[in-house]
Amino acid sequence: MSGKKKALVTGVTGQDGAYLCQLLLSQGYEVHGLVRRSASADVIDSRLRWLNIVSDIQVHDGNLTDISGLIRVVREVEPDEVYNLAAQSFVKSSWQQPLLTGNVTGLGAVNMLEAVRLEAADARFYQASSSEMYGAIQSPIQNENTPFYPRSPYAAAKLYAHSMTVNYRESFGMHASSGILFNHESPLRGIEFVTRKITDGVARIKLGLQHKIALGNLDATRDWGHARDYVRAMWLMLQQEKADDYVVATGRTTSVRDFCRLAFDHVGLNFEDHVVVDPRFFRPAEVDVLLGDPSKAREKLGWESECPLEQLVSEMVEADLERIGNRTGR
Ligand code: NDP
Ligand code: GDR
Repeated sequence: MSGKKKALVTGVTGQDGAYLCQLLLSQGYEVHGLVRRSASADVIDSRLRWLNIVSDIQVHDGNLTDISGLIRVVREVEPDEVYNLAAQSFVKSSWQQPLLTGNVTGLGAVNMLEAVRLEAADARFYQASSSEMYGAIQSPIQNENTPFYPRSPYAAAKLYAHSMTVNYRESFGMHASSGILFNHESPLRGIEFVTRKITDGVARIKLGLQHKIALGNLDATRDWGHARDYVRAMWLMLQQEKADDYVVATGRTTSVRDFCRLAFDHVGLNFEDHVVVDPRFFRPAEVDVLLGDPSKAREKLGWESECPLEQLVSEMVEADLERIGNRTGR
């Protein structure tokens, strides 16, 4: 017995999983991660390697769609805290793979809730809910009381998982909380998401490797924060005596166009010379605007978003310049 608190994190190879594990390790936790089997080990642990924490995490084979494996892992680990971050998380893909998205992002969360209820009922549970659930927004600023109106198969699946988390709390008295997180980015963001696609493109253009970036809807606006700040909110939620749901956001919204402007400005280029609109990147249904009100998280958790957008953009562009520069020897 180590006497350390034990955390089990699903989605440990993703952006948030990597930063959350780093935070939990710094808090003295024994950290266990659920990882789905892949033929490419180097792809699996690249983010954990970037943060230099690969060897500090105990990895368990498992898939959110396979409840028998989840029950086995929860039984083995006996966690004090469970963070369910795994999902098919790319909104655009969810129209091409609606059933897979429903299985992983929706039912997968319930598999995890069930595994915890059966094997570690006293463990505290975090569900990664999303601002996408607000979709066709019912209020100009969204808080915990704003009605949901999902606009994609991804958002519908997340809303199911969110409702079931509330239901397990109310039905079984589980300490199950949901963080309704607005978009959060970092140098570890997946390349398909718009911010990283832009900062990667800016770095390539600056280094003379390409000339244009093709994007979809430049008018969409998002409330963008830094993933490192947002995983702190997840952890804080599970340190509260009572489980609850919280909006986590910065309270500032910015268009994709203005994000481009900031990223190109950082390297002294004009975005209008390099960004082209390609309808292939439009979505069947768009979420035009998201803007979160983080008052409850501030008052109850003492949480604040610390990294301003300008600093986030600079950090991402610099990381991509370094990554691509190292690869090409420039
Ligand atoms: P990523 O896409 O970076 O990571 C997703 C993770 O889920 C990866 O580790 C992936 O594994 C894993 N995964 C996917 N399918 C399965 C499966 N069937 N079984 C087990 N693991 C699986 O997402 P983020 O880190 O950005 O987001 C974390 C969570 O927060 C997600 O649930 C996302 O939907 C949600 N969210 C994210 C926001 C954001 O702005 N980043 C905002 C609000 C919510 P692999 O590496 O093998 O692909
Ligand atoms: P989102 O993030 O859908 O908000 O989901 P994404 O970065 O994919 O899109 C943000 C906005 O940018 C517009 N856009 C483009 N998007 C992409 N990916 N590629 C483009 O070329 C492009 N051009 C314009 C989109 O139309 C959209 O309006 C993210 C994910 O992390 C989810 O898992 C999470 O739940 C939500 O954030 C909150």
